[in-house]
Amino acid sequence: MRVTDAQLAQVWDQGFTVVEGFLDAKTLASAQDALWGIYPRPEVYHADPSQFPKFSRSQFSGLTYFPYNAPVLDRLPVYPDLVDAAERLLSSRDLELYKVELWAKYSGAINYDQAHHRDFGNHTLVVPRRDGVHTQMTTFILLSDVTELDGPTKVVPLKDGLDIPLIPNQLPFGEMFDKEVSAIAPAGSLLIYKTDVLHRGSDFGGQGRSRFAMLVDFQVRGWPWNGKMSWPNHAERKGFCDAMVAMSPRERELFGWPPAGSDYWNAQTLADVGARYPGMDLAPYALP
Ligand SMILES: O=C(O)CCC(=O)C(=O)O
Repeated sequence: MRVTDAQLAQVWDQGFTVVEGFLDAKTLASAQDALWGIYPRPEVYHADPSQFPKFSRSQFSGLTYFPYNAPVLDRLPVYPDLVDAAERLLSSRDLELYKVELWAKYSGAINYDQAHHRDFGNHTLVVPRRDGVHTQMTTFILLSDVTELDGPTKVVPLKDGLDIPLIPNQLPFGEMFDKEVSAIAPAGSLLIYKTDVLHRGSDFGGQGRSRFAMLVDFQVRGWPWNGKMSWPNHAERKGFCDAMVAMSPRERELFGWPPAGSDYWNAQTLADVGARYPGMDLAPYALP
């Protein structure tokens, strides 16, 4: 579903928006199916959590980085309405996808409650510009229903956090809890927020529950002090080649791939990139 202009305006005005029904039903259903190639189904996990001690090690041990060896999950970061929303929010086509993570949480594995913080701590070497220049757009694509009992992200509307200095970027636990709003929405919804917005993860409110989301972050290219993942560092992981082969030149570009027309492309690079990525249609990059 196309994110509306009003929803994007909300990201600027209140720091976040929740877009219900964002993913089409078919993509959502196949993405949910593909999760079980990576994570235990909730009923399997809850039948015997001791089989899955990994999820109790830290709040973050359910994180899995791109790629996923599952075409539907590998294509979610470049879901056309998501890229469209990023282009419109950030007023640029010269974008980079600077983070893709899947995150599974299971109730009882660990306490997922966090203090309010802003995400810029590990998204930039410096601090966000509060006038919006080079804003980083961070998102959660919800792959399971998130009710108040399912550990929703809690977000403080921008107006309530404006007077709170950027540093320290984590508040004492409990501070601003009276101002927070729960990002509650059905599976397939999208949460968009900015890295200068106070928010936190919260714990589950009941047993036998779980939450699955894909986190996809975009920024305008050109400020090397901003970022999180270096895609060449992931390029040798299983599935990366297939994920790139399945993408269009524009989609690859979001990962930093040289665009058609770049002076990187010549007869040698075309031949050798073809050898590294068998099956990729390199015709768009061929010299005129
Ligand atoms: O999982 C969530 O809902 C938010 C987590 C979060 O804000 C973080 O880990 O930085």
